[in-house]
Amino acid sequence: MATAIPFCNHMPQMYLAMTVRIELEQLKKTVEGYLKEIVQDIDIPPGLLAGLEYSLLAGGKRIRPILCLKAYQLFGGDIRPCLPFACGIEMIHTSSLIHDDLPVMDDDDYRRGVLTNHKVFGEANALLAGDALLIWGGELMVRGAAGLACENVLRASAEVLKATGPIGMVGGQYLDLAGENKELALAALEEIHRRKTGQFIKASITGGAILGGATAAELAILDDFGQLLGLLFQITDDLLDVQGDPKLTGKECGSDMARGKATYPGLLGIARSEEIALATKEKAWAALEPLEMDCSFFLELTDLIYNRQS
Ligand code: GRG
Repeated sequence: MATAIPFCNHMPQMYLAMTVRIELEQLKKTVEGYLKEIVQDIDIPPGLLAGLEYSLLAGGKRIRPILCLKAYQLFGGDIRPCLPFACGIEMIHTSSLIHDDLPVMDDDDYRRGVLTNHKVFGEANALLAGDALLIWGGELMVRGAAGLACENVLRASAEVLKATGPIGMVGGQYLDLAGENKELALAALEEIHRRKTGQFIKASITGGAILGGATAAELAILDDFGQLLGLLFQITDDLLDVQGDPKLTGKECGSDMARGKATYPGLLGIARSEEIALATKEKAWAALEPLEMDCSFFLELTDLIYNRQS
């Protein structure tokens, strides 16, 4: 759906959309190039390496590392020093997908257009591949890189680790599993989404901004924006599970419903969920307004997430 992006009148919207799509593709290639580099010549038992490489290099949108790189760029310029940190984020994300797909969790057969990790390598090896990516991703983040201030590296790492641990993603996954086949109130569903998905998306943005040297006031704005973008991302994820095309999403659709998961369309219906997604997109746009810098990439990306098919 075409909706006008606010306060970015200096660039015609179609041109902006095209520019952002091209940039997303370039950044995806940059992230994937670095991920391929770090799994080369590394002293890891070959079977374990094959398993983690399988999921890490299987594709995916790479949205979290891209958000991190672009938030860094707002304050820090050249993205190269931020690349290891951003790829650490992608490794943690991939680890959570491997664990999420296990029979003991969501029991899914396809992810990123290929068989899930445990279907190919077995459950024990999938568990270890997830563990390996989780810890290795953390190592990559805290190691930092030339050009980054140590204090910022520690603060940004704490931000991402907090968002993915028991307060954030792991806590959200716990509530998600505990809520299966129960009638949850909207507030409970929002809490699951905020912890499971929202905090990580938000921390990818604020983590990058911290590394770039954002002030407390700038971080507060990005924090608000990130929370709304995270909510939008999960509402659209819920909608895609109902009406997405598996060829585009790379996973089976309808699995939330089959497992009795609490979702926006399950609780409120498709039409109301779409209205909330639109309102959330507009709130996310408004949240960025006080930031006195060129946010056109983030504005357009919000629109792309709102309209996403994968
Ligand atoms: C191992 C850190 C760790 C956590 C264990 C399993 C678990 C706890 C958490 C699962 C959290 C989870 C899978 C949340 C879903 C978030 C979500 C919307 C995933 C899909 O993300 P996309 O669309 O996927 O960015 P791609 O494939 O494009 O990267």
